[in-house]
Amino acid sequence: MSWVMATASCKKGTVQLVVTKVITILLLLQLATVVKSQRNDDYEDTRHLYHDGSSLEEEKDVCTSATGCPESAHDMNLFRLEGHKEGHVQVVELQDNKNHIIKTVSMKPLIFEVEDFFTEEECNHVIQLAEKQGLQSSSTHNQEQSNPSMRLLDLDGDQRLSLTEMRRTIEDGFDIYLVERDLRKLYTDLAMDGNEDEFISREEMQNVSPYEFKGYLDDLIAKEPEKKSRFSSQAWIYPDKISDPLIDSFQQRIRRLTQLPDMMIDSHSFIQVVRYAADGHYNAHHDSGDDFQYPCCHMVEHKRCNICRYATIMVYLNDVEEGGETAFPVANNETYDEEVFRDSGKRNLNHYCQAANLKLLPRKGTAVLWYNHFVNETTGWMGAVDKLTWHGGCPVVRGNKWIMNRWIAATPERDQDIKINKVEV
Ligand SMILES: [Ca+2]
Ligand SMILES: [Ca+2]
Repeated sequence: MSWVMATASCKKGTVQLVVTKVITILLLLQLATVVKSQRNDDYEDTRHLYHDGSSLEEEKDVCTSATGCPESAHDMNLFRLEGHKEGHVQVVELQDNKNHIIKTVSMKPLIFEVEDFFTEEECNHVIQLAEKQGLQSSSTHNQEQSNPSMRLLDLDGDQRLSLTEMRRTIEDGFDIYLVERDLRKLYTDLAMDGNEDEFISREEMQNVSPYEFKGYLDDLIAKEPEKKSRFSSQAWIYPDKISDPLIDSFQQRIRRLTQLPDMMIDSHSFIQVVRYAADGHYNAHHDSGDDFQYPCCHMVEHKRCNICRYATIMVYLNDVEEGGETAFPVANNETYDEEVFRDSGKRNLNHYCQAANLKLLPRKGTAVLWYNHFVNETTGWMGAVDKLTWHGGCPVVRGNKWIMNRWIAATPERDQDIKINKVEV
């Protein structure tokens, strides 16, 4: 590399120091030309929560479809509720003798709201269950954090980092979301930008050690935790491990709402309850991935895996005094381009929530359903991720926000899902 060669030609007295510095920096920074950003979708690392379904009893009744059941589970297709058009309303009996109104709030991506999915008492009950479990600070799975080296995202290959490139480098490497004024302060505090042109050249990177750089970011997060992609606390509830009539009823309501096979509702059925306090938020992310070169995480105990969640059901457990909307920044964005979206900085909902194309108000008891994946037309089973489902939580301005999340796990292969769930066919 020319940088190494140029540095190595320094006078003898400084060679050892320089070489040490070079090696250290190279460990942290792989400066080789253009590096494409790795997909890093702020997945909650819930792999440890999935199990292989082996404890489940064999399930014979796999079909709850109102439109008729196939003769064999192998003939099933993944059901997707019809949205018709924005504002469309359908009435479904999700509980015996109780009708619910399901409203289509978006077609791209397909999102439904169900008012009064939970009563006030039921919301309070779930919060109490979570408090009994104990809430812990949320963290997100970040592939880069397990890698000791950090990659500089010199996206245009001009051998220097623009403000946008530095911002994205820190986002992908540290899960920390800065705006330009934060970056300028970082440059000043660490005396990085010698010529003050707001670009960091290779030579200027030598002015700071990677340990200093990381230490600075660690200190920043200790003081301003809202600069992380997620700032909240959470608890987990396992329907198959507790005896609770409401949780049982919740499972039934999901069956009727989604009309998905029982095997998909009953397995991997843990519930996440999240509390966001003031400034609490969650940056835009996808709940699922479709990098199917890796197996789905709920199928394997393997580090490299793909979180596969066909659908998400989220329930608001309280009214928020101010803020805390659920944002879908690229809803209805016909010309959506992932790189453009990432470059725009609008994943950072702590700062850019109001720029989101769609925002849902948190209302106590309302459920929101969306499909993270399309249905593959050839297989009838789980297909590609619907990229327009980028979503997150806007900062809570006043009060607290409580939600519960439930994901429906699936894989791209119907027979694999049937096998792991030990369905009798
Ligand atoms: Ca560059
Ligand atoms: Ca500079």
